[in-house]
Parts: sequence; C-alpha cells; structure tokens
Amino acid sequence: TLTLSRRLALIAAAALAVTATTSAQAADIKPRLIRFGYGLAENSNQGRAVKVFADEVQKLSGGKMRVRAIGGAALGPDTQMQQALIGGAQEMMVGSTATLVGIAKEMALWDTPFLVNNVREADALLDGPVGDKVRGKLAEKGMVGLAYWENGFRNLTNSKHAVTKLEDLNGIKLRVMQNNVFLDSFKQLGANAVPLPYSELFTALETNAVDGQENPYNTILSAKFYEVQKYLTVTNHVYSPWIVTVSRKFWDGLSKDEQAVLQQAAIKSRDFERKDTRDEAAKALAELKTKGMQVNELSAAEAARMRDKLTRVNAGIATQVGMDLWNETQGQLAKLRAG
Ligand code: TK8
Repeated sequence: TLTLSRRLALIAAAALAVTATTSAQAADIKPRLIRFGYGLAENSNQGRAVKVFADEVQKLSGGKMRVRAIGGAALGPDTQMQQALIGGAQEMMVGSTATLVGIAKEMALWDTPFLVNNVREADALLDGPVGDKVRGKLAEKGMVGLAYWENGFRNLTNSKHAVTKLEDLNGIKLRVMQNNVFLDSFKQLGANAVPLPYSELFTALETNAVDGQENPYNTILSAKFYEVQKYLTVTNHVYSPWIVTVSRKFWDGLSKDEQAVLQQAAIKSRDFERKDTRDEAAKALAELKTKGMQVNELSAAEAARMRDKLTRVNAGIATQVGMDLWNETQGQLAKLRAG
C-alpha cells in the first residue's frame, strides 16, 4: 500500500499534469462568470489584453469559465472597482498600481520617479522577488494580485504652452493620479497638482478644469488626449505598471485548477500586452505628431533639474514602503545594471 506522503505526491503530480496539459475535462472546473473591469477604452492596449485574457480563460477552462470584460470605467474608477473586489461584488479588474497605495502602502514603490531606466529593468523587478512581495501585500487586504502588465513610461502633456524648462510648470494645473507620491512629485516641480480619477480626466481636460496630465504615449493616443492637449514634453519621469487583481472572496472559493486557469491566463495576456504596448509606443509619438501635437524633448540640463526635484520624494517613499523593501529594490537594480 502507498504511504500518505507518496499518495500526496501522486496527487500533486496529477494536479500538475492537469495544469500543464490543461485538460479541462478532467480538471475540477465549474461554470463561472467573471466580471472583469478596466478603465481604458476597448480599443486600447489595456482593452486588447483583457480580450486575450478572456479568450485564454475560455480556452483553458474548456469554455466553462467565462470572462465578461467591461471597459471604459463603466464599473467605476479604479478605486471603486477595488472596493467591489474586496467586497466580492466584482471578480476581477486591471488598473494602476498607483491607485492601490491607499490599500497596500508598498505599492508606492512603483511610483518612484526614475526608478527604472528601461523595460528590461522594469520586467526583472516586477516579475522577480520584489514584485512578488509587493503583489503579495494585497492578499491580506482582500485582493489577489496575479500579474503586472505594462502601462509604461509617463510623459507630460498640457494645453497652455511648451514645457522646455522647469519654470514652465509654474501655475500649470496638472491632473495627477490619486496618491501622495504623485501629488508630492508634481508639487516639487512647481505645478498645481490636482488628484483626479482617470475616468474624469478627458472631460476635465476638455473643459479646461485642468491644463495638463501625464500618461504613456499609448494612452495619450487611445484616449484621444491629443484632441484637447497641444503640447507634449518627453519626460519619461516614471514607469507605471498595471496590475491584474482578483477578489479574494471569489478566489478562495475557486478550486486549484480554476485558480491555475486564471493565473496562466494572466501571464499569457501579460506577455501579449507588454509586446503590444511596446510596439504601439514605438510608433505612437509619430502618430501623435500627425494628430497635431507639438512634441519637445528636454535639454540634458533641464531634464537633470527636473530629475533632481522629482527624486526629492524618494526618501519619503523609502520610509513609506519600508527600508528593507527599498534596499532590496536598489540591490536588485544594482545587480541588473552590473550584469
Ligand atoms: C486607468 C488608469 C490609467 C493611469 C492613470 O484606469 O490614471 O492615469 O495611467 O492607466 O490606471
């Protein structure tokens, strides 16, 4: 007869085989409906990747698990969807890590200006032990973080005048994401920073309630900000991730096989999304120019002045996320840069 541990090992191996071959027939998968909310338009890098996620869940579950994708912030801004996930009224979402800082303070790490220099560093950090640790903080708050997607390097737009030097930001009413790091960062630059949910941003720009905003090229394009913003300054001041999250209440009721379906689909759509986003970003600037935007780069001296001002918030972020996590992050970055 088999010992208990041998039997458990066999069961584990069988479970792995199920996941590996995703034999949906044999797996412990029930019919499930997953309401998946997101903030951007359907026709955006975010919308395209949610569709890939939905298709993958359908495929891996043999059609039993269905994802109803709801974009354009129709289920509310990020913060509202997060509360719905925590309460169990909504199953999944993808949104900015920046709007999660009020729930898990460690998320502020990703708001550090100029933390990473390129996407290679971003991927390594997010998909490595640091990213896992930060993502893991959500579990005790009622959410499960499955994967980081790319929002991208953020750049500045406004409707008033070209920003070629630091002083040009004085008096610009600038929408920022709803957290203290972004607020402090842009106050340091002399802008009149106003926190606002993304879902209200286009209208705020259109009605001149705010003069400017900052987002990756992809979003400036897909959200049609070029219709209401004339000037774009290439600042690349921070790399923003998105994070795919599941309601913990929903997650805890899923079988291991069902959880594996969602986890695998999150990774598969992540890989699609990063490539799609990077391909689009590489072409977006030229397209924004043809849409009439006036684009300027900063001189090395002005970029350095802005960088100096922005990185004054770093000490505060280190304290907020904890020195251990901060030092581990800097250590991993140093290793990446040496290799
Ligand atoms: C979309 C937001 C957006 C973010 C922002 O829900 O708020 O500016 O960049 O991508 O998360």
